[in-house]
Amino acid sequence: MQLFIGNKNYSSWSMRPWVLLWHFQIPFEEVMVRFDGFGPDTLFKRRMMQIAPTGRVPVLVDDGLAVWDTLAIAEYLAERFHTHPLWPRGVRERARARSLCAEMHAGFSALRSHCPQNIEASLPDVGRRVLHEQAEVRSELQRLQAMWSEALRASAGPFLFGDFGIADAYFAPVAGRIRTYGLPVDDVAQGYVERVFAAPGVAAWVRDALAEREFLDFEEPYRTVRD
Ligand SMILES: N[C@@H](CCC(=O)N[C@@H](CS)C(=O)NCC(=O)O)C(=O)O
Repeated sequence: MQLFIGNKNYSSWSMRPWVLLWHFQIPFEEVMVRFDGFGPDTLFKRRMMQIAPTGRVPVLVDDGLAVWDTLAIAEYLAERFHTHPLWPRGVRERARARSLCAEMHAGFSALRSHCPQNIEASLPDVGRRVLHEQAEVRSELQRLQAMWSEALRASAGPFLFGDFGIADAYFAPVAGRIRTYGLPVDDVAQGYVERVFAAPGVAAWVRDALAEREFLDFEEPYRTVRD
């Protein structure tokens, strides 16, 4: 099984299935397709268009079958490796976990666009400015905290539905943004962010992201050089 991903420092969508596979120790080969832009003539786009019709990462290839889009990959892994509890075991909890992932998948666009993933950067001044200027980012941050605290209360933690699973992998890049941009969250959310970062798959991704040492201008709206 191969997982096509982008640069670990910048690619939030790639991070989700990768940390999931790593967490559950499902063997896979990582194929990193370096970002050199997303235009039709970039090496990235030309390579990824040969793998799947969206030309995006992540893509999982299993025995000739290409599965693209994070949610489809997560569902495929949950079915293919059904002895692992990727989703919660209870029907109701699973429905809630899917609702949270779907909300993340289709939403939080202000947070995503104003605070793009940049694991190695520390941009608390940008975070303060964004929060001050962008009401939508403030309300998305409120929604995140409400969603996390409700799920953690219902499951009693330590992760959203008890043990680490797809929902936590889904929010791992968000936890990263909270850290990069120093976004203020309540104690429950802060504790959750720290537990997510300590989870083995997430810690391994962050370690690799820090080792990349690449600076991609088109992924850096707030910096001109690495600090
Ligand atoms: N909905 C897709 C989004 C994937 C996505 O946008 N990936 C980014 C990298 S993090 C990408 O490949 N961008 C290339 C492009 O926009 O052309 C998913 O969940 O996999």
